[in-house]
Amino acid sequence: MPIAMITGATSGFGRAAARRFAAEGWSLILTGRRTERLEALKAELGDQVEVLALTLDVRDAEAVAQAVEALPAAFRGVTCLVNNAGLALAPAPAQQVDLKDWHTMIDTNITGLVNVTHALLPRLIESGAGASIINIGSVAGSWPYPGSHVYGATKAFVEQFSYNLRCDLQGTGVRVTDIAPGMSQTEFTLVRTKGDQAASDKLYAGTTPLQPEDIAAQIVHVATLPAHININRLEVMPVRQAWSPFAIDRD
Ligand code: NDP
Ligand code: 8X3
Repeated sequence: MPIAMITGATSGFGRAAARRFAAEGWSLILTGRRTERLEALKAELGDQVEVLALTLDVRDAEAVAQAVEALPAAFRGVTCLVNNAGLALAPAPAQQVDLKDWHTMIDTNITGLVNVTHALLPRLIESGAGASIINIGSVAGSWPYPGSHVYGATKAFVEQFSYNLRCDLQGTGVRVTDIAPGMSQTEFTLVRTKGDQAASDKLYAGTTPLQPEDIAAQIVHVATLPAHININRLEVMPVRQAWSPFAIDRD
């Protein structure tokens, strides 16, 4: 049975992807910091497929390496890594935000993603043809907007790291894809606004954002393509989201 390791499986895209992979019969390694949510998901999916729940902060390189090293035999042959754990903070303009929030985004979205990738690469290469790394980037990695500052820059890193990984993995059979979603209704905005439920509800009100299941479907689609196909980047927006004209400062 193929095995997927998903970071950030306690919410949003990660949790929806876990459910979708389980429906396809994949064994799952579910990770995140909130143990009770991981256990609840394991209880939900554990009758369907083999599930290992690992409480893990992706920012902790040593803990990540140890957890991967200690994977039980049944879960060692990971075939798909979904690097999904991530967050945005500090939606205010760059000149007004707390430096700590920038560091948290860099530590999670960049350092955390490379920690997990580095630990899993030997396993994925052992799995060979058909294995994949699916990195969750964002439209914010390609398109600037106010308040995106470090968040968008971390996602630009995810895009370029994905392409560069492909070069180095040439010949191993391991595929790499950057999936770049647009506006999606998850806990993302609640986290970004540090718990402001009203702000989160307002952002998604009166429009039709993507749902976690929409991106989960793309993740599983990419992971289950024939082994000779690599989608390099998949940018997905809701129909009701598009770009704006340039902002011009006038006297
Ligand atoms: P959610 O807030 O719903 O989920 C984020 C997940 O990341 C949670 O499971 C959380 O788990 C996990 N996570 C955060 N920090 C850490 C950490 N240090 N260690 C381990 N896990 C962590 O948001 P989304 O599902 O929307 O976000 C998933 C990814 O999608 C992120 O990378 C985000 O940047 C990206 N994205 C989101 C978009 C959106 O509009 N929603 C659009 C484009 C991209 P826990 O707190 O339990 O650790
Ligand atoms: C999150 C999507 O549009 O809020 O990555 O930047 S957006």
